[in-house]
Amino acid sequence: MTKMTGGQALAKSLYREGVRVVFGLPGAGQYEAIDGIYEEPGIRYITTRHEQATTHMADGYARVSGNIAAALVIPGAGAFNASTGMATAHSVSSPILVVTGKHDQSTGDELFSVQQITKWAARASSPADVPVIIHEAFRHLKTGRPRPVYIEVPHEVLAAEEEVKLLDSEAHDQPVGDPEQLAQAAQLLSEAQRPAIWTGTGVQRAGAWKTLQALAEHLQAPVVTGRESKGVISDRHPLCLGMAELRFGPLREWLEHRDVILAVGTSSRFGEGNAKQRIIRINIDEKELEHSGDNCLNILGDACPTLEAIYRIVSTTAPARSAQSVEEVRTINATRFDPRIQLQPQWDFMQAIRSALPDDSVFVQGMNQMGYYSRNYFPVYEPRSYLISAGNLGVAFPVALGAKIAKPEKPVVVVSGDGGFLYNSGELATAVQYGINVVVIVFNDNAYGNVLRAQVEQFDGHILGTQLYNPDFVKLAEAYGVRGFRACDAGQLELALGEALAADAPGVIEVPVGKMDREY
Ligand SMILES: Cc1ncc(C[n+]2csc(CCOP(=O)(O)OP(=O)(O)O)c2C)c(N)n1
Ligand SMILES: [Mg+2]
Repeated sequence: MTKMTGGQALAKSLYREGVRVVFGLPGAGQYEAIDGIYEEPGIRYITTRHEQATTHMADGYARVSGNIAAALVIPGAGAFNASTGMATAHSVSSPILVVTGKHDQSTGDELFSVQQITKWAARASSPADVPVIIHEAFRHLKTGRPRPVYIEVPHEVLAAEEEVKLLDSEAHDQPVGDPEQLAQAAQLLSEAQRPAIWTGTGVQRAGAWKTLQALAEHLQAPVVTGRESKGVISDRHPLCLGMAELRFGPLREWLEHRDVILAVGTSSRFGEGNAKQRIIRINIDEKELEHSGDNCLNILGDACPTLEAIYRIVSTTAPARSAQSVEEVRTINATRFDPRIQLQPQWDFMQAIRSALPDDSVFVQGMNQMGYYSRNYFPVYEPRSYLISAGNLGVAFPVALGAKIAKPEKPVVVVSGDGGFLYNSGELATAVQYGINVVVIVFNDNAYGNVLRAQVEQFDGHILGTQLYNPDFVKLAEAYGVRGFRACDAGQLELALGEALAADAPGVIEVPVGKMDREY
């Protein structure tokens, strides 16, 4: 036991639990915590220009690396500002730790109300309590469905000094499905005539892509992905059918004719209740398995050990199948991705971005027309390299900054709109200050284009609140000391992106665009 302040106990506990980066915006009531981090050389502290970015950055960091970073913000407004990042991380099952003080409006034992966007929240009551609370926080972060965890350490706790026993981090086993159900699943899959695999975010979070691919190949089961699970199987793999876009008729019909679908780590309920299909659902979250149809075999377990167990049985009891499904996959993909029938200029822009990026690059999708388009038409070749915005405009740039901090060796690119980028464009200063070399492509239509299109198409052209006045994005970048580019067509975009990546510095590429049609 050593005598220390609550602030020191916090920094030392975070380090012991594996935290190497804290994203923060300092302020009153937290000086002792910041000072604890100052004394802890193993933790990098990154200041943002708005608390929103602290949680988005921790989220991006976790999604590409599987590691946990912390966000440290002041209570009250700081925590409210950080809550968008918590909500986003909650939607995409991303584990982040948010630390704040005691919220001004909380009375007695009540915590600032974060239940909807966290899996666990607690308050430390003394310096000696800090390691215990942080240790428990990490148990929640590392077991079950990953989601944000929220801790309050009041100022009097951070400032007080007492004997503190620090704790070591612990390894946790993840649950494997019930053995009888695993055997049943293996049998269903081995006997299936037309199997398919439907993957969700759980495959990314559990790091289960290798086994998934081995199982798909053994069974010759084609694979569809969700939005956030793009890349768990390469879009070049002969069994990959891309994102499960059910509005694309041939893919939906093909899926409807599968006799067995293995649905892993997904909240999709496709096929549920369809008596002609058996659905095997693997999920770590009990709630996702509730209320399912009679045709479902629900297995509660982590995607990684559960798929491994199923693969072990299947590969030892049933022979590997021949490449019987590859032709079907090729036919569906050839129709879907036929260059002659694609929307323009979206297709050419997307191709340009893909050509300029090395395979292992991280692509962060904004809530803009090109971002939506990328879900179907940006091919992804590696796991954990395509990150979505989970419906929240403005999150793409700070999520990308966090991703780049976790994986500095990988190119990281953001596809944003003009509307979305201005939410957090102030973080260009953070990018320059810390050398976070993210490249942002801003497709600029001077509009909240998605919404404007709906006003034109569905509301008789009643345009209101969707036309935007914008800064000159090239000059905006330059004002921060960031290189700005303007690319007016796909060829120029490919060149500019290549140049921006080669510079290994933050970059902004503005692409002026007009009205765009939407397919899905
Ligand atoms: C936090 C939040 N606010 C509002 C929206 C609604 N919304 C979705 S897309 C969009 C327009 C985005 O504009 P821009 O980034 O310029 O992309 P564009 O649609 O023009 O391609 C809006 C306002 C949202 N998804 N999230
Ligand atoms: Mg726009």
